Amino acid sequence: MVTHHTRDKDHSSPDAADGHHAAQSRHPLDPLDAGEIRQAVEILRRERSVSPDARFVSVSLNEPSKDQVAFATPDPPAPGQAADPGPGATVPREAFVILLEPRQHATYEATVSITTGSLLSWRLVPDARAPLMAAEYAACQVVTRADARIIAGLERRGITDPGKVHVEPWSIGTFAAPEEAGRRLVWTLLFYREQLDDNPYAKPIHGLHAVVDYDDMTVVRVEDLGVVPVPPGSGAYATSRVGPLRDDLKPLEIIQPEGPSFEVRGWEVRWQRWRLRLSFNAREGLVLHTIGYEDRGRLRPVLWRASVAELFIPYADPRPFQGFRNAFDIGEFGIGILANSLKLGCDCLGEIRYLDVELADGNGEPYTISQAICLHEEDAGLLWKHYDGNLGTTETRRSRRLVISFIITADNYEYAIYWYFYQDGTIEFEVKLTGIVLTSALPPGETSDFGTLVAPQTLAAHHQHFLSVRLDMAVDGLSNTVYEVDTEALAPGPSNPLGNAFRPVKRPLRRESEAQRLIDPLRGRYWLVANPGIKTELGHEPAYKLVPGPSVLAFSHPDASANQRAKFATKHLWVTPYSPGERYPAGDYPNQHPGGAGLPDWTKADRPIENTDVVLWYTVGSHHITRPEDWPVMPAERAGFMLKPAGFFDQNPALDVAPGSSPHC
Ligand SMILES: [Cu+2]
Repeated sequence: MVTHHTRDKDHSSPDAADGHHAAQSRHPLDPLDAGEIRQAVEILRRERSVSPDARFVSVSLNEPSKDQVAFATPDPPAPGQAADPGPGATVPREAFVILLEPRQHATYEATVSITTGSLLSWRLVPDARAPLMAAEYAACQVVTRADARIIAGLERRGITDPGKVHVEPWSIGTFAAPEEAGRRLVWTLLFYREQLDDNPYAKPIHGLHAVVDYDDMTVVRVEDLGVVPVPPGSGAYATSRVGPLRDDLKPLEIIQPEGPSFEVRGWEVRWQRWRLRLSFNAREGLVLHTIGYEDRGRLRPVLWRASVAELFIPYADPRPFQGFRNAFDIGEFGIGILANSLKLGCDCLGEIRYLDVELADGNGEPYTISQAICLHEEDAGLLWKHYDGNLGTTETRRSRRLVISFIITADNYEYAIYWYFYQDGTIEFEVKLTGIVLTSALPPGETSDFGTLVAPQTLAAHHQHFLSVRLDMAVDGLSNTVYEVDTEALAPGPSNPLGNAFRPVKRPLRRESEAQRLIDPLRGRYWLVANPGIKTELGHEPAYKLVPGPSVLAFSHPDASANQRAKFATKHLWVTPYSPGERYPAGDYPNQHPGGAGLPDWTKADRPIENTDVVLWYTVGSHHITRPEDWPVMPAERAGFMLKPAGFFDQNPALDVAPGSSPHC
């Protein structure tokens, strides 16, 4: 499963080189491998009369409960000794399966014990519309291109070869016509790809849309809103089309002659003082588990589980059909299935370790996305420094960070998701947004308030991206309290005679209703996740603070359908008490859901959240007022946040980092 890469060699052989994975039993949090996926599907087919038309939406690990998993992984055995099976070795392996029966228009959930070969549960999910699957995407393109009404509409626009039409199915949300109620639908955007290596979004075919029933795979209706000429540009960006290329960059090589400083054992990662586990699933993609920091020989938990749990993209353009545009890339599609196979020296640079991931296709057959997860180290600039002017001495340390990343392509757009671990105990989340902005055509000479002209007759609509990052915290244990900390100035008076005084004011968020919060940069607002049951030697509650990044909220009206369905994006922070079924902030089945599921629903109970096992849901927003410079392919935009120790350690935990090996240091 682990593939190793050096700068110039591509060993794609599985991890025989590591020697330990194959010999080890599976850890309870390891994702299902191909064999387990196959077994789970076989058991389900045996126990239930799954129809030949059934489509497997996902087959993933049914994660064990927290009490079944130890935070630390036992050390590997010394030579000659038997491996310690560890507390997780006897945890049964279970699969969670989502199955679509398109003839019945029904979505089922099953849990299967791979260990005992039995079906544990099976239920019809009432009113659920299963997410949109990769195989369906391809089928939708075929039926749309073949539809006589579409062919006629294309001809009205001078397009005679439907084979050159790129069909993009979009989730329809709540915009189905009343007579289409109950069906599992998509609507399409069409683009004309005159040459094969043209930018697929350069020639939007305006005003021609199919509504397609994904279950039956039939075109339900075709709307033609009138002809707007196809824009003239090609939007080409491939190397072969943009020359001459710059030739004035000298080589920059990252050389780690002794290999990287991290260790990967199966799905466990160790780097510096950090210990964590990884997994991957169809819906969330990369998941981080049991993140701990080894402090003077003791592994101190920080996070139980971290992942991106929803990704919502609303668009600004109100014109007919354009106003339908919004997507829930995780709940309606799944970002695991959209993961790229990463290429050495392109997506990551240096001494790389890749992890392959195994998922189930629509038939329940396992398949591999090779090199889906990338691990590498980066120089991260200055860690700390001081020049002592009296002694004339300098102590400088460079910062190194461990980068764990994956990249998805969601139609036009790329999201590159990075988790950074630093030597001073900081964890950083960053998303880089790149790819191609979504276009529509404008009549010659026209502009729009709702987008930017990026090429002649080509409008890139303004839009936003909201990532809900689910942080199941465990700061020195599971019982945590979240405080909001604002900095306040004191009024001038006897206790503030010079008017200079300011102080942080810490307020516990006691119930869910108090824990739906916004950022406030002018108060220096942050949120502290503390363990109130413990005191450090200095007398602090050990804590990590969530340092928000610059962010926005959705601009769509509170009553707008998109807003109703993505309530999570109306706040930057939500805190809930941990509940194993609460995984997705816009609900389990956002596809065509009318709204209100997930966070707004759960938090109606207004549960207490003090000194308990808490989950933080932080909304990372990227507000995209499009620029001509975003065309034809967009330079990466960044957004994110940090988790920084704040009273977790008694001093700078990176004091013991050694100076660099440069003779000048
Ligand atoms: Cu954008």
